Amino acid sequence: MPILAKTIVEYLGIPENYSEHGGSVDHLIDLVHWFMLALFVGWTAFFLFACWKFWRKRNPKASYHGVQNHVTTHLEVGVAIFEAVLLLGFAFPLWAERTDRFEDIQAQDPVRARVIGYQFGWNYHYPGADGKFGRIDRHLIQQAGDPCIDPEDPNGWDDFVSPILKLPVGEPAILQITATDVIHGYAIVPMRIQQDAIPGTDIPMWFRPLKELETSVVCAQLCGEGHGDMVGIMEVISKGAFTSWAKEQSTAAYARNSKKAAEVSSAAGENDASDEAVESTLSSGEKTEETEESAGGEGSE
Ligand SMILES: [Cu+2]
Repeated sequence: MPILAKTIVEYLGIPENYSEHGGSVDHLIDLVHWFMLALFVGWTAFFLFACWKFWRKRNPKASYHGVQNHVTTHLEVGVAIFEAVLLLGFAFPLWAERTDRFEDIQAQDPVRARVIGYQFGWNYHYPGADGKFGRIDRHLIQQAGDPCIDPEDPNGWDDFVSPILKLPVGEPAILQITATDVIHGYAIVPMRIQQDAIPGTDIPMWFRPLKELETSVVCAQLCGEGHGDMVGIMEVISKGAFTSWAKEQSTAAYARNSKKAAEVSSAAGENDASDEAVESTLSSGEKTEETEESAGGEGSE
């Protein structure tokens, strides 16, 4: 069966598997396709047999008795049993394994990234050196594909955004899939994973790449006129190379964002100071209390 399995998956043109769980996905694809092939051959043979057997020249007069045996019933029951075996014996256990292991994977300190789909591309938001994602506020969106990190949350200062997905080989990864405009479908075929990217939600999925490679990431959901060009890059690299890349990106992001935050807060400080100056000017008049109540706005009268 494994030899046959290989030929079917290869015959379908599915790229080689590079992930830990991908073998069982291929096995299921293989089983389903052999079953469909058997059904195709079986039903086609039955159809041709029926055409020949009930040809009008052979049966000028209709039979009022119909089929006298139960062969077709037995065949139908056989197909139903086989389908039940496929579902209960293969598909459900595979799905259960994917979901049951999620907690275990979370405990293994996986690499995390948020995947943001947009018309027409993918962005990756890494949590940076502290391992914590900054607060996400989707109202802060500036442009399509924006990860919407709240600049006021210090946890987000070392977060960095990359247009390429980089992951270390052999380490589990959890990707949280989302989108900023319409529904996309995030798919990495050599990793045998796919997940709809839905605006407003972060949906996690996990896998473990087993070999280094550079491959493409595609959109599996017709999402607009540029859908076909929505191809991204994924690089699975050595752990050392990944760590130094992530560190470099995170350090640069922290320097940039903390500086920006400092500028914003000092600008706010200046504003406060000028507000105070205005207030003190006004309070030298008669309306001291009212003006203080509406500090920051215009005078109440
Ligand atoms: Cu898309």
